Amino acid sequence: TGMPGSITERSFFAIKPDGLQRGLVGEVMSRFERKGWKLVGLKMLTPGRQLVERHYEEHADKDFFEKLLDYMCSGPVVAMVWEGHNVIAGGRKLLGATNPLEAGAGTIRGDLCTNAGRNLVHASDGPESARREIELWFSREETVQWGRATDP
Ligand code: RTP
Ligand code: MG
Repeated sequence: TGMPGSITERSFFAIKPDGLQRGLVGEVMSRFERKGWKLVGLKMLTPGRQLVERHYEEHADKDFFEKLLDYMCSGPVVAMVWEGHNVIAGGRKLLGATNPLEAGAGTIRGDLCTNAGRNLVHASDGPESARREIELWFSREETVQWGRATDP
């Protein structure tokens, strides 16, 4: 999260393997940049099963859990931390509903995919999960703080 008392916060996002395979990394990141949020953590990795099990631990008893693990471990993902005003709730808004059929036009899932099991991007669903997921995917040194350079 941002500095104590500031209006900024941090959230975790991951472009899932289908997003990368379909060449939508730039499209997704561009929507976050245009929204006005700041990229403060970025890396690409093929996650191991253990990491994804912990990431989605709330779904361990769901019938789609194994399918979800296979999907998330099927190739590289782009893991990101974005910082900004209301980035946690706002990030969920930009993604749209889990099922792309219910995701509104204009949202990432509504515009760019058709299948809940291949829904392109993950976003933390609250302050608690944002904190947990950032810690799970990034070490402290892997996230950065930066500001815009002032004009010379
Ligand atoms: P995410 O965690 O990835 O941001 O997605 P979400 O909050 O919108 O949805 P969640 O309920 O947390 O589910 C996690 C992911 O599991 C897959 N899923 N498949 N019925 C199904 O086949 C089903 N339901 C969920 C989706 O990939 C979903 O994003
Ligand atoms: Mg979720």
